Amino acid sequence: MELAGKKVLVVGAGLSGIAVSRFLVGKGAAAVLTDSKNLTGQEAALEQLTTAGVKLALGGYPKVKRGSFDLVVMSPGVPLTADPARDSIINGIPITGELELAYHFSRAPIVAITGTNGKTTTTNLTGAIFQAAGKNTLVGGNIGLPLVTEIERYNQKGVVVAEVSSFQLETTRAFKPKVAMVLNVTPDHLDRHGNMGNYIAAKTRIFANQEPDDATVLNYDDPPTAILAGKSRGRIVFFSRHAELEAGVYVKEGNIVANLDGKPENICGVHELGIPGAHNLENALAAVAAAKMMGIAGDAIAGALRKFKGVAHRLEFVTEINGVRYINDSKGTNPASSIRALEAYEQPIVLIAGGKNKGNDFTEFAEKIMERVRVLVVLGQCAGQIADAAKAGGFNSIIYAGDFKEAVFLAHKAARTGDVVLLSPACASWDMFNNYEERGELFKKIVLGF
Ligand code: UMA
Repeated sequence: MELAGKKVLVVGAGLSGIAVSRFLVGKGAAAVLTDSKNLTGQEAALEQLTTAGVKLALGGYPKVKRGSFDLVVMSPGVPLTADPARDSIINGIPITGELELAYHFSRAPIVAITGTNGKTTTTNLTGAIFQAAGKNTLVGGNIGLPLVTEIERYNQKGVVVAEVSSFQLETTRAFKPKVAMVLNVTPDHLDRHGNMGNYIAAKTRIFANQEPDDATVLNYDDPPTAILAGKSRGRIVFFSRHAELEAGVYVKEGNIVANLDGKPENICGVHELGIPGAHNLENALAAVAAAKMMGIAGDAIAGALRKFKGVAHRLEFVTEINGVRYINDSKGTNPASSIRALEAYEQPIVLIAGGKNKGNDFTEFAEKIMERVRVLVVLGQCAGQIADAAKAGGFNSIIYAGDFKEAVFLAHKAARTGDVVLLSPACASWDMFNNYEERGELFKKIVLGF
């Protein structure tokens, strides 16, 4: 991909857009970074960009006409219905994204991980396995580190472990990871993709260009994911926590077994995993499958599985106060993810939920609330929607909070010794915060101040 001398418009001045603009300038392109907002308060960072040679067009997009740009790079959070994308299509200007761009400059093989839930944990765990095996490993992508920032520092002997989202996959063309993983598919981001068909179609782009010497790792236990096997030309590697597979990665007599070449190998005991819950067992099985496909030895895999203790904002233990455990699951940004969080605890739960709904239905979430939750604290744009779903099922122990601080305070007040106070909103944070990390950090700060 030749970028020198090209006029490139980068849409969205967030993490992705800023990294892309710097990368483009480094390659000799003329980069214009645009954003629908003025980005007041970020003057210092913006000035650094200008100094680096990036042109800014903030508070609205420049008109994209034939000849005005050679390439348009969309940030993942900007829908392809936005004016610059629409006008590029009309004028025949190619559109791409950061993931595709990074792919063109990667010399290292890529292990790409998608799925509605578990991506971040699995990406970190897979990265930890490669690191334990002594490989020069880049862990990045949707996880928060745009790949273009670092990708050129890794050669054929290294490995790139990338969390990839449906938003990022939408703008891929040639992207072809050595190992592609789909962990599960449940409704999410339907406000952006329109329907499940489009959402799944975006996800399947992860293996769209794979060939038989690449591997597609799929969850055998999740029917919408398992069925994707018929769509990939890569070698299918299933993982399962329920079925003893003829080939794949599975659980037998309490042990994780990898059987990819007819020789079953015991990796380690399920009880030895450093991360709790059935969903984390699935994440571990997927990571084992990827590591085996990349030729990593069983003992290095086992060592990393025992050592890995999980990631921030995902069922993260914050503290215990008067016998009440406080758990930060701010990464629970859709109902399926928060259902998994509710299933992870035996104790009564005081749940803090609500935020910006991404087009999801809360009926199943409400059923799980009835099973596991003692008190529900709702907040944010869809507080009423969650409360209504819970009430429809006959659950009435609901407290409405005016803002986030109040929600945490009310949950703290409502908790009794032996309870778990769980922040797992089942919604995006975007109505109150820039991202789920900010929400989780504030939760921890408030709780640690009690
Ligand atoms: N913006 C516009 N027009 C729009 C929408 C947004 O100009 O129509 C501007 C905003 O004003 C803002 C910028 O775009 O200044 C934000 O861009 P972005 O939303 O793409 O966010 P980034 O900061 O660039 O972060 C993105 C990913 N964000 C999204 O996909 C929403 C990050 O994933 C990712 O870590 C980062 O790139 C680096 O790769 C976050 C995420 O929430 C974690 N991902 C979703 C998820 O996991 O569910 C997909």
